[in-house]
Amino acid sequence: MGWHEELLKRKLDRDNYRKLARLANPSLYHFVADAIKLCNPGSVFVTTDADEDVAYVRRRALESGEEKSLALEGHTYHFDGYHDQARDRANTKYLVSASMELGARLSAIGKEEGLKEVHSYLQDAMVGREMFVRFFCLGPRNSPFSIPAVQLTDSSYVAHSEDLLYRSGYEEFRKLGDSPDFFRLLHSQGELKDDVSVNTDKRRIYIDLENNTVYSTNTQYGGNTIGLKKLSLRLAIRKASEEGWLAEHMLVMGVRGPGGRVTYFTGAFPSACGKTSTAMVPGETILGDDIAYLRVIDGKVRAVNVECGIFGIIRDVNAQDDPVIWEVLTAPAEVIFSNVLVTEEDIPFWLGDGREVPAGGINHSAKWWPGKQDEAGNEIPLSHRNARYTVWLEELSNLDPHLHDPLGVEVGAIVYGGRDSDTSVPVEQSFDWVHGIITKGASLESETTAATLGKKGVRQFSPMSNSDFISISFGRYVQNNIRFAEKLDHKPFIFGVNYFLKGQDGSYLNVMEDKRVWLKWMELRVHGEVGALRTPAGFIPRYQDLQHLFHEHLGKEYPEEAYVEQFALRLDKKLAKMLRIEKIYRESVPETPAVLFAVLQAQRQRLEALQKSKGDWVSPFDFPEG
Ligand code: SPV
Ligand code: MN
Repeated sequence: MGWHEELLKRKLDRDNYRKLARLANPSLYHFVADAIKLCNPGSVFVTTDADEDVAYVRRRALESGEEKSLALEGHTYHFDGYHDQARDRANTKYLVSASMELGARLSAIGKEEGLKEVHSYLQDAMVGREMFVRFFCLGPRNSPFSIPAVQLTDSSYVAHSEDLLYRSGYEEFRKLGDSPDFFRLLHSQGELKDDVSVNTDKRRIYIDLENNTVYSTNTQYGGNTIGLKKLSLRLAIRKASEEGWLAEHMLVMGVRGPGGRVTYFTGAFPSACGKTSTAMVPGETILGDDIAYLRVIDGKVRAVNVECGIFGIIRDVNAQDDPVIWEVLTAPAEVIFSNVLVTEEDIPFWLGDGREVPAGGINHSAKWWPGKQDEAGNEIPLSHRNARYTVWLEELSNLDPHLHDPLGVEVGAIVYGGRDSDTSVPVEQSFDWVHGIITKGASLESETTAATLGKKGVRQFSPMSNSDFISISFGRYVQNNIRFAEKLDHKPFIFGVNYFLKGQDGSYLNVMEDKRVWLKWMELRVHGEVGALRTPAGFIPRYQDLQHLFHEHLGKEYPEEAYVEQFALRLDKKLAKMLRIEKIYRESVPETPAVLFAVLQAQRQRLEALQKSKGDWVSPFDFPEG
């Protein structure tokens, strides 16, 4: 027996040692033993798929004080520190060795230096604490999509959240045998005061791509700590690149067409840009709202949800706009609320919930009252803009029956959407796969939101809405996307959507529910059942079709002036955007495929020619049926 096993035997009690030993996986023993040696926990709890193990984690979350009970049964709440409310881009880095070339757009640190630093923060970080060892399966179990992953954390809140968000995978590890092919995630909250991480200056999320391992410390916010989420997505993108499939920041949903037909869509939107609310659109069915794996199986693109729960933004969830999730959040169920306001009666409130603002309570800033300011003099809202809820998808009445299907669903359409106040039309279809990947996915820009730390509303390049998670060179990533379905007979249709277009007076041109119409139009396009107008940048809807769809699905009039303002081509803006994108790829994206420049330049020339004849603004009625 090597020192790893000896240490495990010494540190784990009999029951927990047995649970680990049953997996008979030397790489797993090494990972767990190394982490125990480094973090030095007081005890270790190994979680199998058994209900009683999971129940123990849930109980510990309450006993440790990381979660507290709310009035409704099954509801708990958790706070992250005041300065720990979103993903920390600046301190999330890839550990690179001399042989790796990631390109300038990825944030990296030398492996030796980075490991030394993060190890120094993790050293003895769990003294007197319990380490949870949890096994999960990314994607459905027993599936070509499955990836086993092990999480070590001293946070029962993290371990509990993962239980709601991922399929447990102890049995998947049993099947894995002694293979080292699994993801490894190590997290410690670091030093705590009043239950929150205090050393946020030492917050680090370091990703070792060569060993499929992520280290995260001095943070609690889910996006930095729930290892199966964005930390594993970064590992999965690299694995996918090596194996010829795609790991994407995408929702998966079923959209109903005439006669009860269901067409499956995946959709990539940057954080806080309508991805969850699209997946939840009333009348359709949800498979997932955040991360999808896509593979070609039998000549068709198929997708699965990597997760089985939602870590959703709670802001603006109200009875009117999000009836399905509202129902779950206001009835007894297992729900974790994070960074909301909690009143003395243990009722949670959040921004935009449609209820009267309570007189006070506690939130991520401790005791709160309306008008309270932080030390910088900024007013503290009643809940953080990135406050979240965590639930099982199974709680939702609109869950799609194929969530756990090992082969996933066949993808009919892929939608790319960003937060764009002045350039793109609300919905547009690309000419073909390559045109769509390049002009919709790879050209995506979005204005920043509360989902990451830092300034909001700044336009950023975000290819496939995945830029925060791309772990290979951006050029190779785009190339992988192009190649993925290029040669298939049945390629998904590719669309761009923009829910955030504003008019001359600065107000939004669409309301939230309008996206239902865009989805219905796209579904009909996939089946060739509705016409379109051909612009130099893609196909856009005809007025009469939208008028009909608005009436049929929303019971609303759709005035011609609204259509013209929404679907006019804003050529000056569009051309400026294309130049920005070309410049980014030319100057800072090594390995960009030549076809990207060819497609962008051809489109730019078509738009410039149009601008010469018609000026900066072209009405949709000027375009021919195509
Ligand atoms: C996102 O920010 O894209 C999320 C939440 O889905 S997080 O877990 O922070 O990534
Ligand atoms: Mn996300």
